[in-house]
Amino acid sequence: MSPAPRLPPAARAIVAGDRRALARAITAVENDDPAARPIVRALYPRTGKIPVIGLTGPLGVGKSSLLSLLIGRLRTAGRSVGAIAVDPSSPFSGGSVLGDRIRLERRADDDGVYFRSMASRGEAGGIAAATREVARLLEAAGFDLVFVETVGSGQVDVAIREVATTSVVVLVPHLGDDVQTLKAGLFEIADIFDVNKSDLPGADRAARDLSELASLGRSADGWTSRIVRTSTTAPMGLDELWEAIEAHERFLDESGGRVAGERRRLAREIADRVREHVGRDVTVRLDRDRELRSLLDRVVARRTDPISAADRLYRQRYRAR
Ligand SMILES: Nc1nc2c(ncn2[C@@H]2O[C@H](COP(=O)(O)OP(=O)(O)O)[C@@H](O)[C@H]2O)c(=O)[nH]1
Ligand SMILES: [Mg+2]
Repeated sequence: MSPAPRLPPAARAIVAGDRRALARAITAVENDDPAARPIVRALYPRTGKIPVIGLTGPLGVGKSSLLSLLIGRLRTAGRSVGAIAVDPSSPFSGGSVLGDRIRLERRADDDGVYFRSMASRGEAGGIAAATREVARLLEAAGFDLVFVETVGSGQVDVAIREVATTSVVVLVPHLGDDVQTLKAGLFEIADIFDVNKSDLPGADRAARDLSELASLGRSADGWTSRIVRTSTTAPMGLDELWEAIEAHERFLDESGGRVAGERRRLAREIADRVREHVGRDVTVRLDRDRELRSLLDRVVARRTDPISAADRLYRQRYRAR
């Protein structure tokens, strides 16, 4: 990295490896605290280069167990790893996030691993934005790669694509029969399908069904979803899973997909933020601005409808003049 153009002290501390400064900044991001802004902004130019690997899929399929084993292997190979567990459902009380915490706490004395769980802060877009910022903080702090585990709820599963460079959808064998009815969304987001718990019966069948479906699936970017089988209890398949992740990361570099994906994610991120601003602004104006209040009055009185009112408001106030 080129010489730092005067980073704020908190940002400098993060870059220097101060884990407490990192933790404080992450908390500020999580709370949408304005204090996070100068830090996040100053560090932004140093980010966007490392793999961000998403692990998503239903609750209990073994995502945290896989994460724990993958982290162990990466540490053995000398790579530093940040991990974020995103709990969409229950702020601060998510049992599984707590479980993750305990499982990974064992590495608390290892400076090459940083684990953090994050509670939901409202809508999926908000989670994606906060997760992205935390991933950037981890990158600025020097971690070689970042994992993001979602606890498993449709919306967040889809939001993983707004965060991860490689998305792994984890399933288990006995979903085999239901595979046809899997949410189409999963096929859109999966760069890799992992049939975990392959020590249980039905893994071959599930993997076969998945590859059939995957071959029909997306190919717009030239990548066909890979299917791997793992077991964290056996254990088996961990090498194959990691190789598939690396293969996808290589593909991103060779195909230009890394830049295109980053561009797509950043466009979404900017649009999300503008939407947030405009939404807040409109809410305030509908309350304070005389003209807009009377527009709202007309909607309430059924003299016009919300769609027309929104169109009109948007056209008048926000569209390029
Ligand atoms: N049989 C079997 N059980 C597993 C395997 N991986 C995880 N489990 C168990 O599945 C349960 C849920 O695992 P966890 O990693 O918390 O799942 P997550 O909710 O997806 O993070 C735990 O009891 C694990 O011990 C596996 O490969 N085979
Ligand atoms: Mg978990």
